[in-house]
Amino acid sequence: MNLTAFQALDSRGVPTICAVLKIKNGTFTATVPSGTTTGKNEAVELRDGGKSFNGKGVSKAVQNVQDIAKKLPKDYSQDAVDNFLISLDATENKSKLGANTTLAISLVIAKANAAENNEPLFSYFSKLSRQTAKIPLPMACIASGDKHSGKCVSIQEFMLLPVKFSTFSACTQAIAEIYYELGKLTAKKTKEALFTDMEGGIVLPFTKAQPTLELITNAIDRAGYSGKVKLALDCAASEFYNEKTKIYNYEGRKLSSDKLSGVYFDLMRDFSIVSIEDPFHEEDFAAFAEFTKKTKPNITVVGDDLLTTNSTRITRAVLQGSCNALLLKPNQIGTVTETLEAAEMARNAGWKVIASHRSGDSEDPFLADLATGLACDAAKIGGPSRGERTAKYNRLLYLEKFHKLKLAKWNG
Ligand code: 2PG
Ligand code: MG
Repeated sequence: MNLTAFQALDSRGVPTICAVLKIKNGTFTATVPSGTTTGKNEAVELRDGGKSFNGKGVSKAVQNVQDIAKKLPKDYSQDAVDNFLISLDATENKSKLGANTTLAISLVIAKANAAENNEPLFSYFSKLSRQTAKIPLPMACIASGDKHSGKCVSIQEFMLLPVKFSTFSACTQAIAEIYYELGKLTAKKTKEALFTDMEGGIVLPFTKAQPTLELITNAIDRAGYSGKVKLALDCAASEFYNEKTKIYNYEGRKLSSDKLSGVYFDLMRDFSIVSIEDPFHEEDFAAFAEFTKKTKPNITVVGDDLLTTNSTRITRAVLQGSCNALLLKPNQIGTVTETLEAAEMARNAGWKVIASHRSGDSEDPFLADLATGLACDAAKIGGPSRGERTAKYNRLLYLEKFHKLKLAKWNG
């Protein structure tokens, strides 16, 4: 198989792996995304260490792809390749080969197989998952805090969720127009230049969630979308949890999980929030369960660092009732097949499935096809700026227009 790889850069300027596969139908590439606030139960990303690129080089992963290329089974079907990778690695968390190595191969195989079948990538994923393709609602990061913006709002992502539209293009228009309004309002508040955060939102001049949400709500109103565009949060609470003291350091306050829950209830009372991701730290299945019970059916509670797209952790969360939506990130687990399995488990439990980019992403829009083929309820694809984010919007706009696909509906 004519499979190789090279070290590319992600949207943070950090090396990532791009696999390149040549077949008679053409040459295909797949670039692996990477997180900044990674859950500790995610599959391992293989990095070189040492001095160059601050230890973040991926030349070992590139070499792995080249070595594996010689051994891949002659049957290039998705499950044959993925099962081969899983057994070759033979660890719980892809620590031998690296999940970046395995996902690069798995994704490029998906693209090549789709082309061999003469079908678009979304339709290949749709057949594999036995779902009727539909366009996911965009969950659009419009402002952020913590490690995604360098500001000290504890909550990591403030997102727009356009729930009252029937097309993806109308959702995109609403997000873009709110983004312009938010830019104007922010410029009135600060003399600093406007900065874009890692995921295409705006860095706001606040250190607290309350004024941040007020300004975003104001922008929604001014753009004429109140009632039509709701709010979603990614608290990424592991980032402000102190494992030693078992206390959350939230906006400078020391809080127990109970008190933190109270903070969220205040925010839900004051703003039109419909979805909250990772409200507690990644091992607190019980606090998640309590919160999910109390907020049912109004709030979608999303597990990201809690679940890490990992079937063992999803099973545990289903049994405990810890959440009611899965954040689906292929690089947390390392193959397309395992990503599909995770989505199916969540769906069987009656949960929503929300596909997600990473803060370190690339112009590769595969996530748009994956989310569409798997009929995800929504997809976190960032704000309407930065090429690696607009690549996903533009691919979804294309799919809507030229494949006549319907937009998902947000129930709840
Ligand atoms: C998240 C992601 C994507 P990161 O926490 O959901 O928004 O961030 O890629 O840094 O883990
Ligand atoms: Mg998250």
